[in-house]
Amino acid sequence: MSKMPYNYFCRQDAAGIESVSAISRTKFRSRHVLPAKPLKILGGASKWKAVRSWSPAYLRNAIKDTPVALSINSKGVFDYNNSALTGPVHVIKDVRFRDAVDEVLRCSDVSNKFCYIQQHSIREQFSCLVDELDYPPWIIYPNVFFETNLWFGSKGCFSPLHFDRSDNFLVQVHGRKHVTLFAPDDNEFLYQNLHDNLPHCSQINLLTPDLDQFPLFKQATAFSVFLDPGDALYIPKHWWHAVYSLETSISLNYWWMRLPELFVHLLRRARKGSGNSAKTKRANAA
Ligand SMILES: O=C(O)CCC(=O)C(=O)O
Repeated sequence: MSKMPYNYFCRQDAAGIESVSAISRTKFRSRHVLPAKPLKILGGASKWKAVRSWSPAYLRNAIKDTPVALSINSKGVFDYNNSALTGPVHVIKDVRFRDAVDEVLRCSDVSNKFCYIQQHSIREQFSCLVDELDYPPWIIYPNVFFETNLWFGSKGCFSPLHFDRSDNFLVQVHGRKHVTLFAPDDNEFLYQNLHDNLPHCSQINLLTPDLDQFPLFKQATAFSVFLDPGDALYIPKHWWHAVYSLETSISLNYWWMRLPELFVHLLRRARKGSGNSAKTKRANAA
């Protein structure tokens, strides 16, 4: 049974974002990082090892029995805080990766179950893949990627609208995704979830926005971008984004720091006297 396609009716007015096939670090910094403007780098990662070789079968074989958390939801809506907009997200811990892959693939073919291996740190959880990583060349300080995560999910998985407090590259490795973006200027139209003290999450389910409950949403300006394998998307910090898997999908995301942030980060780390604060999870990044 095939799944319902992503329902774009909610924002048919969405504009595209700027797309280039290559960009120098200097231009990327002046035209995108400093003014905080998203950018799609078309095929920017197409030569990377992950894009050339990672498939569900490849990763199944490489990661084998390493335990992962498999998130399951009946509507495909995966929020990060155990308060799914559409029914609960069940997280099954310690699933062997190869079993999780089988489940993700099975779920791509049914309409009432969606499985997502969300935001698993490559360095912490899949160290066997560290040497296969490439790093985005568009920033000057390539060693400041403090978190690289794997996202592997079935067709129809949806990461609801939220923003992060770090700059990000979302790199598509396998399958296609669609991303909807809103600028930070639209905060007042996006109904931050202040009740649950989750200001980085919107209360709006973009797949079926309730305009009676959230009337100002109409005033927000949506941007829309499709990602094919090899494409990289720069999502500036504080930009809202929601991500939909159009097919079984594998992505990498790279959170990184600008130089002044890096100084503060290193200072804090030195003060704490500990190693890298490796437990940076969604809520902390946001
Ligand atoms: O790909 C996804 O499902 C979510 C990715 C995301 O939110 C991110 O990279 O910040």
